[in-house]
Amino acid sequence: MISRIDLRGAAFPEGGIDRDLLPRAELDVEAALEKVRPICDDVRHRGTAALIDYAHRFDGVTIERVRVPAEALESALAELDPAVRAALEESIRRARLVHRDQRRADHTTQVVPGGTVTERWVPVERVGLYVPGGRSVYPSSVVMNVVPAQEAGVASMAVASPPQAEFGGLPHPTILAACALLGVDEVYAAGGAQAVAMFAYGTEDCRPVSMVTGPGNIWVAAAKRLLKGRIGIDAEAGPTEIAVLADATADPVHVAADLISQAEHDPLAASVLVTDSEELAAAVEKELEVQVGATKHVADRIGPALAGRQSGIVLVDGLEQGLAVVDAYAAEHLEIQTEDAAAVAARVRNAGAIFVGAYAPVSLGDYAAGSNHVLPTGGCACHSSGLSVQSFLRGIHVVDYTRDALAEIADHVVTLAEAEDLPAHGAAVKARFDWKVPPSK
Ligand code: HSO
Ligand code: ZN
Repeated sequence: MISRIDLRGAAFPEGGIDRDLLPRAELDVEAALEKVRPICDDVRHRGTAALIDYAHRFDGVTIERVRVPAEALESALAELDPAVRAALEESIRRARLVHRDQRRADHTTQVVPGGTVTERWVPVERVGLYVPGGRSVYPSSVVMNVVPAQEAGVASMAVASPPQAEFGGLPHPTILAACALLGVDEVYAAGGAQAVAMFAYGTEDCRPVSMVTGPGNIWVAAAKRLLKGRIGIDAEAGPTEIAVLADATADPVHVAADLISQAEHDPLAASVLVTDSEELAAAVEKELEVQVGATKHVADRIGPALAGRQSGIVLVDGLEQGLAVVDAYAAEHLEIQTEDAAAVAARVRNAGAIFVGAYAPVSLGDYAAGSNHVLPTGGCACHSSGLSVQSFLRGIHVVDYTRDALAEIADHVVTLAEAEDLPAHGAAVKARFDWKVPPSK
């Protein structure tokens, strides 16, 4: 069901191991770009009418308007199962605790007497948050997008989620209820590339935004890539990934359950176990057979995800090699199930989020740890972070120098301007002093 990759005895070079040795799905976002370009152009030119046409073509639903009316949000919340409401409220509470602590205070550095640089953190004014629909209906993703944006102080935000034929062309009612719970009243029944284009270009209904965040399918990823620059985006989100670094002390029942849990998202989801224990590998293989038999989405997702080339059990010689492998892999989610897990976790350099020990499964982070679940996939964790308050802030440097402070540095500025053959740069400084400060040459 799951393949083995035996790296025992392999050379582990100083600069890290070759990523191509490791399992990973290939998502050809580049190829999707040409398909989404005309869709985005069409939305740019025809606005809401184009969105209504795409709802018909891609979502199989006839809608008359894209903006979700306030009454639909209210009734979705009124009809929400009380247990789901309580769970969402607790998830929101915990996410707020963590994200509130991420707020950054402005900081002023006194560079010289009379010369300061202040870094002022300013939220993006308006953002568009994408919440997938279809196979995946994730109200938890509403929480994970909205809470950091709210805690960052974003003044205006809109949510888009695909229209569902089953619900009269509205997004899924639990998505609507989650928006209502969070106080988001601007919601659109739009999915895929066309939703990203709606946010980027604006339509009759929707004012354009400065930034679009949130996971989505390949079309959403391609549209984000295409429109990046006009809008800011978070890290591109591909199929979900879990890597587990485990030794002989790990419980194979937990490890197998966690590998299956993320395989449940998508046939392209990746479940990777990295271990130095042949016994654990064998026990996990056995457990996978047992547990997969008792779970729900086997044929369409879990089976193909575990059997796919993106998943596997990687055997290594020991903990050091295990760490080299997980760093090279840079998983979206990394669990550490080893002896002294916290110390091992502290040594990891690349991961979207790290889950420490036996009682921090990825599912906890998906819903209610307080951490964010919109995380970099596809190896992007080696250069990007998950969604946070920081994602929605810009740090603006405010430069404030007195005449004396400028005079003191003027001659170095002029020297550097001359070295770059940009005399007008130097002249802008000289002009302020009638050039009493001696030039460098
Ligand atoms: N594991 C997914 C998030 C999610 N899981 C939503 C359940 N619902 C990507 O981090
Ligand atoms: Zn998940």
